[in-house]
Amino acid sequence: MRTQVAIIGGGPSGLLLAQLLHRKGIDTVLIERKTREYVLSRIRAGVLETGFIELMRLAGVAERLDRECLIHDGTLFALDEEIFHVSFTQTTGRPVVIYGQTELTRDLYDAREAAGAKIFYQVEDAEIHDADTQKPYLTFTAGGEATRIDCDFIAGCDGFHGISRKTIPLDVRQEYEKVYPFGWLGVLSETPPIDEELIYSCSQRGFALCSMRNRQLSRHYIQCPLSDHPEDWSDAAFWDELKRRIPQQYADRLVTGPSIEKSIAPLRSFVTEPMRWGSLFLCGDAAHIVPPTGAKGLNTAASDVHYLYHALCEHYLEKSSRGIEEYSARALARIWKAERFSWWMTMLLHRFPEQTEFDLRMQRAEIAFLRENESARRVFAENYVGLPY
Ligand code: RFL
Ligand code: PHB
Repeated sequence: MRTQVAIIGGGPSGLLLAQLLHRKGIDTVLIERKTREYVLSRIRAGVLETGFIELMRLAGVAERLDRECLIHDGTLFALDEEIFHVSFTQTTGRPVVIYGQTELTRDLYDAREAAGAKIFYQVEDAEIHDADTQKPYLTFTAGGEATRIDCDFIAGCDGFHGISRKTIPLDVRQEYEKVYPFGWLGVLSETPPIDEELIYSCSQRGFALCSMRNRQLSRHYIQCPLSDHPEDWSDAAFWDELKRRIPQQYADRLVTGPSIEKSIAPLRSFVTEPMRWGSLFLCGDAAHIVPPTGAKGLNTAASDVHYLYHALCEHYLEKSSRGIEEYSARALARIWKAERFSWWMTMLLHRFPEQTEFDLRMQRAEIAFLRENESARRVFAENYVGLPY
């Protein structure tokens, strides 16, 4: 089998890239290790930058998103019993959009399947060959059959545990990593959100976040030790701890209910350089990870897709290799800024094991500065709504 762009990974990065290229008449084949149902069962991101929405519109898949999403003009910060609002729109003119990763992935799968896309599910033993040449190819097994795809380019959209990044030789690849000494215990529940907007809470007992997917579906998180397991946390224990980490007036009006999903995610900052090796491009979590505190994971994947989509269009439609040559540098320039913001927000709001009284005072002073200073709020808002592509 032959295609122009072979895409590894049927998460949001791979699907969005495939759909955008399809609209420009560029042929793709996508392979995914799991089933579509499995990919859709993973509960992940919920906050989208407007740049992501523009890409979804360009891909022709924003109809349901535009209809069902929630628009947030700002967010709330709590420091123990104090709470304050930071507006995004007042300083940047842009809001953020609430629409779950599950829903947008479903929209992308529906669009790809309606277009008769070539997607192989449940592939095994995928391998990348000759990525440093102009004749790369993929081999894998699907439905018990060994398959080979020859192509011009390979997009490695296969997440942090995929094969693409590891295909780049160690003497070419440089990795940067910071692992945080705690995780986030997340609970999804069919309950109304506590407020119109998100609440990021820094409390003596650790970080908490009140988020949502829609007006009937809430997503809450609490910082927890990495040694904890979701089974250790009954629903009652989770709600109890969450209430102790948010201001009393909000705890009093929290509507609790049975969890429909409960999981613990470790927190990590990670970047690999370069993001291109010959004909292989890394995209999304395959190249970088952020801690979820700044809601940047999915949004950085989208900016990679933007640069790679334009690079491939320039190659096929304008016969220019400039976008391809510059892909890695362009993508990384934005990634590092999102890494900085996510790291900053993580350091600002969590409790750390070795934290001294001095460190705690630094956190409190920085949060107070954010509350009081318009320039600080503007810097926060510009980063949160997303830096320009
Ligand atoms: P994904 O979504 O991981 O998709 C990669 C896909 O590649 C497949 N795959 C392979 N397919 C074929 N052959 C192979 N050898 C393969 N190896 C892997 C996988 O099955 C998978 O379907 O990466 P993508 O598309 O780059 O999208 C990135 C986003 O998913 C990610 O950045 C965010 O979800 C990160 N993230 C969050 N981001 C936020 O902005 N807010 C959040 O609240 C948030 N929560 C999360 C998260 C990531 C999590 N992970 C990865 C553990 C919570 C969790 C638990
Ligand atoms: C979420 O709704 O899952 C979410 C929102 C904001 C974050 C992280 C996760 O910073």
